[in-house]
Amino acid sequence: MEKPPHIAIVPSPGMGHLIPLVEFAKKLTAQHNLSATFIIPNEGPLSHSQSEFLDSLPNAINYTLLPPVNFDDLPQDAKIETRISLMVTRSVTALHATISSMMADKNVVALFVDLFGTDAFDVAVGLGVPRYLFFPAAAMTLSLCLHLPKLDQMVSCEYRDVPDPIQIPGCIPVYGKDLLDPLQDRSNDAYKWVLHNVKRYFMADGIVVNSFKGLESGAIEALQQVEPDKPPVYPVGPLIQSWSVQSNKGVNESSCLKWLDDQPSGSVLYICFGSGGSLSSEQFTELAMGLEMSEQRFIWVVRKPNDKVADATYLNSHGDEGTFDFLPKTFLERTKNRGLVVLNWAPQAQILSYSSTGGFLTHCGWNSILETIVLGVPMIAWPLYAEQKMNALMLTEGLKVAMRAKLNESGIVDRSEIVRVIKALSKGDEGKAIRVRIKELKEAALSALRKDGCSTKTLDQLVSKLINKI
Ligand code: UPG
Repeated sequence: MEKPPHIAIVPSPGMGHLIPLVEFAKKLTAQHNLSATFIIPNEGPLSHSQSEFLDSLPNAINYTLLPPVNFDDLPQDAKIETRISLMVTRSVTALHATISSMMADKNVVALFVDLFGTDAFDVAVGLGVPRYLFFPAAAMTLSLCLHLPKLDQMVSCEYRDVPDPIQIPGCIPVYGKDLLDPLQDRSNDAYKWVLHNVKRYFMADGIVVNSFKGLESGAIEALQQVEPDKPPVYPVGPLIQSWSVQSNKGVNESSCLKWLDDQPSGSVLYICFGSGGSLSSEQFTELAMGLEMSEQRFIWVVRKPNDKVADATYLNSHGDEGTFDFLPKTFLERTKNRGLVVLNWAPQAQILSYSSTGGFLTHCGWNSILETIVLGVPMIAWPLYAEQKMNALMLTEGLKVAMRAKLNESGIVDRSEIVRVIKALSKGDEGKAIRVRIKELKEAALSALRKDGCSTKTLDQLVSKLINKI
């Protein structure tokens, strides 16, 4: 008798990729009787939030850590895309050993990797296992990635110096300066790694994208146009973090939710820059002062400021240890009647689901955007790194469900702009229009996930392809 189907998943270890891949695996295991193993490349021990998250996986999903890779030879300033790609590349031998021993007692029907993990495809080819890409960001970003090998040929200068906006198939035009961070310096290794990976996307037997037609119809239509050598694209979103797997069930969770219970409906602005976003010291102080001046109720997830890079803690989001020393003096005291400050990590999806939450100031990570859409919360867009500027454009100029916090000439969102944008979202006409539109998108999201919804049907098609290995 044939053994039940099993899938091997190779994520990059950051929470922004782990969370949607786990949600995807949960759908496959709970609704379609598959089982799954996460095989995780890493450069050392996982963070508190990562470990806690992985330890709470349901029975049908296991995980195993590969031996840590050594990065002693990498320059100090190697970018995150280089580190994540190399983590997979340097783990290929260990990955091969892990999957081949898994195949001795499991019917491995597919290997899934995420956006920087395509070197693992070689293992799948060697072992005769079908290979898939799980793309945890927007269909717009995927469309850019599949178009990038052509752009790389067509454009000889830096993309930011191209005078006209760049046309990404099926999407709103985007100026070069707003494209992904690693595309901003073509001589940096990070660009080379992105190009290396996106060229290999064409080796996939299929690409799963965490989006849905009601949100990104143009990009999805373009992605699904049949072209030679282009893998089929499966939009199965929105897959968002479910409450039961919230990673931090400690102090932060209970204090946030208890506090929210006592606030009036729609009155609280939630502020969070994803699993690893940090602000510079100057920007951090401006945000604190702006929040105070706005007299807005808020929950703010804070991290120690970092003057060098915005993605400082991406690969090692902390737990709730540490102190608030870096907040302006007496800020906590001055705002205690209307604000809650949380260190490093909060139960975001739950906070967004509370009726007292009326807005979200977000760094525009794709998971945060999907959670916000499913839970119908209007946004203030404050992109920091990766593809977040593109997402912010989509939210403000395309979908019109967010206001944009604008930078001054020194590249800072100053306190008066913070007050302006908060007041405009909660009280102005634009804020009102945004609230109407986000509710419409919420409906579209819920409809995509219904039994006969487009994302559910697409997932069914994918599963039958996986099970039958076609
Ligand atoms: N989260 C929490 N609590 C926190 C902070 C984050 O639960 O205090 C969760 C949040 O709910 C979400 C995830 O962590 O599920 C964060 O994901 P996302 O909003 O996508 O941000 P990043 O972690 O920054 O995600 C990375 C990239 C981002 C990209 C995304 C998907 O930075 O730009 O869109 O991966 O590829």
